Amino acid sequence: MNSYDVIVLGLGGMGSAAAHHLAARGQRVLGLEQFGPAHALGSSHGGSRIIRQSYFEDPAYVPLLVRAYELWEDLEAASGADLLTLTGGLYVGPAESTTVAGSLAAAREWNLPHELLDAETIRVRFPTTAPDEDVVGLYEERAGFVRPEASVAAHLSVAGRLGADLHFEEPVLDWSAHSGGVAVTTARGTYTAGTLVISPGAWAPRVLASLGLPLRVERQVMYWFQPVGGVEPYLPDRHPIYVWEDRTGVQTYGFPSIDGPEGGVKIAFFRKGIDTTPDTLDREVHDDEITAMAERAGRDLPTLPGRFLRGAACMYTTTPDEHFVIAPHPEHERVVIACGFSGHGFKFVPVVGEILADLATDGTTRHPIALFDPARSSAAGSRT
Ligand code: PYC
Repeated sequence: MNSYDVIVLGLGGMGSAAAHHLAARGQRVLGLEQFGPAHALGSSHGGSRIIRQSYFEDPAYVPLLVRAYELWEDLEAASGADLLTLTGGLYVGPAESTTVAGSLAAAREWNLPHELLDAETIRVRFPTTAPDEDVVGLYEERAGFVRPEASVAAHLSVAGRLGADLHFEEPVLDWSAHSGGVAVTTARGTYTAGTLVISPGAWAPRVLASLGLPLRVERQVMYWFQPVGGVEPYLPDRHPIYVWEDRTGVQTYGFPSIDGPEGGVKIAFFRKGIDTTPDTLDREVHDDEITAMAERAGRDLPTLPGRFLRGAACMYTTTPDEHFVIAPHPEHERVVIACGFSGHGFKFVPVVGEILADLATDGTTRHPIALFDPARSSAAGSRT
């Protein structure tokens, strides 16, 4: 078949979810992906992503998070996969830091259950941690992690079951849109549809070049260490996910041990990336990076950097204000775009899928997406 209701370009986190939600609405869907299913070459790998509700980036995300939690549970039920684990979430830093003050503002605005902890209470409740005397923490129970590769695989599997045609190893060479629909050309042929959803991840600067969006693709590294004394104190029934901001504003984030006794514990810097492109991404993790990560990890969680096990590079696609871009294409009414997830998008994957399905089928959505308008001053590009 070469003619569809909707074509989804890119089947990573957001595209796989869009394909699922569109197929669930009875749309004839074609999904096109340049690599294999649930691959590790973009921004949806590394075994875990944080999910949290007291959202320091902006309280406007909270209604989307509430819906995302519902949809994560629906996806687990539909796929039979274990995707979402709640461990509690701890956000540590100076009281006035973005991490703590921002989380508190969101919790208060949306009346989210939370506790404010002083340094001594953090140390006692979470014995792996060693906060300085003058920092505080916000703790919320409804936080944890989701599994990115399994989530993409689950969305693809349910989409396929619902009738979506999913093509892998089929890069898109060109696309065009006119008032009656869209056409997409790959090495295997040209496909037509009423609507196109473009969810290209780190390939957005290339695929959406004509919009001139001010997107930066950043190299980010994830690290796994085997803690001194083993992973026991880091197990998910006793260790929260965390975001930890130091006095200079540098944030780290981390997870409980989720990969068994020898799998170590994952930690990373949040946003200390250098500019890259998908073609030039340095996938090697270097000694000086490991040293810097171990030094910072050891300051906050003294037993964590026992032995370095492994590292992995991935990419963030970041907007200047670190808010997403989700909207009808500014120049083509038959095209919907989703990009610029700025390193904090994965937790939203199922609700973004729902929004993209809304925009593709109805041209509008009940979800609040004004923050993601590509025409906002900090995301508006220079068109070519
Ligand atoms: O969304 O919490 C998050 C997060 C932390 C680091 C990267 N993403």
